[in-house]
Amino acid sequence: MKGKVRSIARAAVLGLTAFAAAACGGDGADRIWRFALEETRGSVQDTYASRFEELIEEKSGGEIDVIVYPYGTLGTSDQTTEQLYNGTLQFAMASPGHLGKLIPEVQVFLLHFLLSGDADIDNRALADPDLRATFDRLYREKNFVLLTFITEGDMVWTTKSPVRRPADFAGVKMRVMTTPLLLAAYRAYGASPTPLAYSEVYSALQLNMIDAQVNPVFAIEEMSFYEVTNYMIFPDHAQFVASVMTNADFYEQLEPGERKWVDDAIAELQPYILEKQKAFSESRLEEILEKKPRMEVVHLSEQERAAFREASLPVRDRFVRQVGSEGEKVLEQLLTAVRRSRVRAE
Ligand code: 6CS
Repeated sequence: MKGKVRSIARAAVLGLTAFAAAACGGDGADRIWRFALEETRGSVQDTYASRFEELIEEKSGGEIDVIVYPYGTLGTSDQTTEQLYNGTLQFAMASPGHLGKLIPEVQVFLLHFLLSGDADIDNRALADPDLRATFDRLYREKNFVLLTFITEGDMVWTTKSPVRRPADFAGVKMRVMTTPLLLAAYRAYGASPTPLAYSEVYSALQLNMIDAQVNPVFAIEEMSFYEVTNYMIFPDHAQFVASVMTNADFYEQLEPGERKWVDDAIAELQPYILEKQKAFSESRLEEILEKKPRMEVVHLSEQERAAFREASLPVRDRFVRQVGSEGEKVLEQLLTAVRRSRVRAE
């Protein structure tokens, strides 16, 4: 790689400098809204935030300058979530794989074989009014407003040796995001899960400190994880879900017209990002295979998936035990939302 991880560290320094400079105002705009990503330039989150920037600048007639901070420029996911909480940032992306430490109920999106695997069905389910009402309240309790959930593509395992059955995971050090439920999720398959920040995954794979990781295709390409693994395994077990959040005090203090700019931009972005994400999943896989033709792509059969599904089911009980009655409620609501959304698709 190249210096992707190194460039993330360097970007963190540059980002802080840019942050200070931007405090003086940019592009002649009256106000600055800062938007932090958990991903680098060219990612799904960057595509989302860059379009958000265009929309807000257009709607506000240039009154608002939106500045997008890619991953690393302001720190890790945990740090940008904290900056959003403090109001240093106005907008941030947050993945359940990290945010689950603060809002344990979002870990429901980390449970395997729960979403349908069809991006249209899953996106409709994520917008389910009952589910959203519960999450709106839970995010508010942490001084955030949940603007929307988006999907970023199927989660794909990249491994050094083939994994077709849970037994193949024995002894495999699997990098997971930092939230506790992911430990249970991969222990259920017999793997040894290792939580790490996103920026550390490449070098950990390179140095054999870990043997595998899981992320959507665009991220595997963009973070060059394919360079240091041999197999891309599609278990069709989970989607990457991210939340788009704003600081609740900031949002409340907006004039009604300004709040409408935000709400309208979020609504316009929903179909936009879904199409972009689907296109990325295809084009980035092609790019990976062009750059590394010997990368082995494995789609698990229905029978193989069934073994993983069965092994994953006790993790749902564990989620409910860990998270309590609100956890049970969101699990029920998500299952119902997916069911309803499937019926609508038929
Ligand atoms: O694996 C991670 O930690 C990260 N993966 C993606 C695709 N987005 C953000 C997240 O932090």
